[in-house]
Amino acid sequence: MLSALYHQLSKAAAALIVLLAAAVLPTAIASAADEDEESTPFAAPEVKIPAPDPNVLAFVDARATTSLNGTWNFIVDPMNMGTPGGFFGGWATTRIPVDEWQLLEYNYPNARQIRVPGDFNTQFDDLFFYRDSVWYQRDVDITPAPGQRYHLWFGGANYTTKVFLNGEPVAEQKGGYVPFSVDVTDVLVAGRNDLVVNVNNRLGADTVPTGRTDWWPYGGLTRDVLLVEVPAAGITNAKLTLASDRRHIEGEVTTRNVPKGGGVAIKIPELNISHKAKVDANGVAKWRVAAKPELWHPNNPKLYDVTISAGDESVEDRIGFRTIETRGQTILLNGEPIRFAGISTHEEPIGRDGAAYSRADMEVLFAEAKALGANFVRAAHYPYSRHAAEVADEIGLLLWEEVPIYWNIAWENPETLAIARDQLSRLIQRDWNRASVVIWSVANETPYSKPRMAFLENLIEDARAADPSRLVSAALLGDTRRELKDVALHLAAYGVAQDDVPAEERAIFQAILDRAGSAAPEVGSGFTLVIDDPLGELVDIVSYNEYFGWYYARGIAPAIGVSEKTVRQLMFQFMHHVNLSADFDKPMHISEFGAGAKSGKRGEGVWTEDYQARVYEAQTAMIANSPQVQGMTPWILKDFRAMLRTLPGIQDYRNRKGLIDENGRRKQAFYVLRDFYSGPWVTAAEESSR
Ligand code: GCB
Repeated sequence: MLSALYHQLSKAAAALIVLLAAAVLPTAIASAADEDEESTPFAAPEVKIPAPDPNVLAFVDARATTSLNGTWNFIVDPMNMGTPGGFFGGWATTRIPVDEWQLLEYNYPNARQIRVPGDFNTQFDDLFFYRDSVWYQRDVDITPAPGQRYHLWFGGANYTTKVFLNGEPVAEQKGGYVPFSVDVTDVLVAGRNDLVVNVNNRLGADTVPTGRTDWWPYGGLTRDVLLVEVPAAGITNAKLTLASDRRHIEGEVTTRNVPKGGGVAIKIPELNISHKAKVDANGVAKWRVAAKPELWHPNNPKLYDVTISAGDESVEDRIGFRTIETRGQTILLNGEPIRFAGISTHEEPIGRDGAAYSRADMEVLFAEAKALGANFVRAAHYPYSRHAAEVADEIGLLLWEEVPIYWNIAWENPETLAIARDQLSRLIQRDWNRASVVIWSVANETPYSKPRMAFLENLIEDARAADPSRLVSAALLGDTRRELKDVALHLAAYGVAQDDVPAEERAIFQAILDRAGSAAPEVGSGFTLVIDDPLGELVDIVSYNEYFGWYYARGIAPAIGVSEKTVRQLMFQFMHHVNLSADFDKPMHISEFGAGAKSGKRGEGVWTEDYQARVYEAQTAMIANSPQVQGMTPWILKDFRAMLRTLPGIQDYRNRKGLIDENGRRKQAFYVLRDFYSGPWVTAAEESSR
């Protein structure tokens, strides 16, 4: 390992070698550097950093841990030159100067301080738009117990994270939002340990997601950091599932250093279960036991205390049991029809800017979903912290969890695929015991292409292999061009019949109908929109994002030469006669619809609460009119930060489609949706099974 070599050299010798190398071999050094840094002969040496363990270390809250949350030292490094062992990074990897003679350009004792967990963008005004490299440092004081193993565990860090412990590069993770850990026992020393973490939230064409998203790419150590102590022989993870017959609980326990034939015990005292199983040659124990648990349901979020023991370790969790499946166009929870009365969210707290990171943040956010009458949340567009599913389990909310494959990504790049698979795998391994989670979603609004199909097919297969007990979906796009053309034709029928439409616009509508000849529709004749994205074949639920009442008018009005006002007014009438359907005999879910509204702005026209409420009225009518639609998650519960949303005075870098604003104030549309969710659309599904 190159860095280890550096450590063995004296500081002076190492410096001399690099200065000579810089003079003699600039191109060799440059080629080893990051692409943006290739112009400097002083680039940091290329350091090979191991990937973290692909197996998620689960049950961290049930193990002996030292929290590394709190105040860390923090250096912003826009040139990304501070790798330990590099010219600027300082030969002394700790970067805490031994005395006033030592030249160190990265000096932690005088650095500013940052709170962990928490993104850096919202902790410092000057870093609000920052998307690049930063360094975190803190001391870890510990006396390692003999025979125990110590894992550094990160709940998630965005986006590329390089971890150095006592100068040793110990782990590099690409991809934000998912947990990763590394066994650092052999690098830890008794007493003070120096933990340095580089996090870089720069995104590009090959990252997952890419640099352009409609949410804030909050960077840094956004989630909990823990030092987890475990015995050498014990449990890495375990999965408990209610079998499809709902009469057995089955699962597997993954162990470490437990020899073949070693025992595993599963105890669920409230169900009188005390089961023993044996570990196979791979360290895995599979088991199945008769059980008749009270079933978890959003109206009855029953959880059981579970204890699993193997080797020298016992872990505990609270786990709910339920089944989820589809039959034809129906969704069945515990064998009974259910409709997903949902809402989409981003992982932002109410009343504070930044990424949510605590259990309390999630409790407040999800309580607002409950207050809406929702039984379901689409946790868009990336994995949230582990607290999200834990809270959903406790309060009774079904969850859609998603990986950030968003719009177009580098479908043909194998590294991009590897990152996407890693994120999905870590998310599933972390949350497969959460009864609330019923859907793994592999993508959002990805335009059709053959490489996209191959890429997503890989992920869908992965999800099914890792967890056959849940449904797989993806938020699809329709054929927008065809849709808008068909919709325009229908709007023309409404337009000609309406006196308050200006005469010249009526003439335009008439011309459209004349051109259509016998294909010209009549007012109220109904219109069926069919989703035929071939990805629908591979998923269990055909989910669809549509923006009737919002974006569509913007496309149609200029294309046909009438005002947006006219199109929007006609659209509200037309939407009552639309039937959303799919070319596949599967349930449909409207994964998004919505409209922007500035909190408190009343009156007519876009951005008003009144307009947003009208969109919700028309949308809910449309959905009630669409028998195949069994679920919906309008966009979105709360206004959220988005660099894409610049409109001064209205957006100011927030997407305004929230039903509540950033401080939790409810807009008019909140009440429209709450009424809908207390009505027959939700209850009819449940009653149909009685
Ligand atoms: C979408 C995207 C979502 C955006 C939303 C919008 O279709 O999936 O990420 O934020 O539209 O507001 O336009």
